[in-house]
Amino acid sequence: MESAVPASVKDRPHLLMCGPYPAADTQALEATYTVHKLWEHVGAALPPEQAAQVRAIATRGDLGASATLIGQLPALEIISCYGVGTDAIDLAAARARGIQVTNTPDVLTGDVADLAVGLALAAMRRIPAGDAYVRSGAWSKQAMGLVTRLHGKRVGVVGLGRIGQAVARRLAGFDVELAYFARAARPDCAHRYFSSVTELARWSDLLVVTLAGGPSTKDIINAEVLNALGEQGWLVNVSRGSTVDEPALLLALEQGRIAGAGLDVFWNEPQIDPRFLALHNVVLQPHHASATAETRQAMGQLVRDNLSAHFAGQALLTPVD
Ligand code: 8YV
Repeated sequence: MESAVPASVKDRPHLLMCGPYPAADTQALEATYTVHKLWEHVGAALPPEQAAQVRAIATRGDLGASATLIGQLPALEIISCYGVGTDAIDLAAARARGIQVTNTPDVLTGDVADLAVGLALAAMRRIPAGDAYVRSGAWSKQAMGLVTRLHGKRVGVVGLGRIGQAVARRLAGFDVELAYFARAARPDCAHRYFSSVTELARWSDLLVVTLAGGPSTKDIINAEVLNALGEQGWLVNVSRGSTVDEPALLLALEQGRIAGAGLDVFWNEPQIDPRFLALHNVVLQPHHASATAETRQAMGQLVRDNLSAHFAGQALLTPVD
């Protein structure tokens, strides 16, 4: 449903983008809305006369929308997020003003689950190190050292939402033994349930974190959990950097208290802690789990479809509670 919104330039609703989208998505928004780009303004602050006109925000999962920003936009009606995670959006501030919030669930589930499996294999089988080994010519002098297998291992999924379930479905094909942590056991899930992340980590050879970010999951993977995972244990995080106590993780990796990690998310993206770069037991990704051309196109479309539905007075496709 591309654009149920008035075409006349004068009538176009004003929309604030918090950060860049792919060019095609920006162009599609510019065809329908009067677009303001927050990052192009000094101090990332919109002049008050422009701010007063803004009725919609198009943001990203990593950028969100703070209470301060929301407070600067008196005519704001909707925040449409290009991403499933809404932890960076001040939902309470939006709710207090009756501002609608939408996100992009489902369309990115498969990609994020794919990357979780990819990171597990890349870290345990040391695929990037093997690639570097071949390219450097080292192979002609000596065979590369042995690595760790994935199949047959015990895998603990931390958070069994849409993405966690997709990870579990994929890993079932690797003949692993699966268990999970969630707020409550899921009657529809046959895998073993742990009510304690630490106990799940103690049981697991590989822990895959797929939780939503936010205060309730902050630092849930802490030093105790990492110690329970142990020297032979691996960690994959495709959720939010905030779910892991990063200083504790860095120490555990540096001291070999866990075997290694595959990480797509960090505390301070994109300026991540340089200590990660010196580690040989991690595989690092630039918060790229949903970043396939196919999925990003679907995410951009869903952002626009939610905005169009709102301005046409129709039900939102993917509202956030
Ligand atoms: C995106 C994300 O990388 O869905 C999320 O919550 O973090 C990711 O899919 C992000 O929204 C794009 O900037």
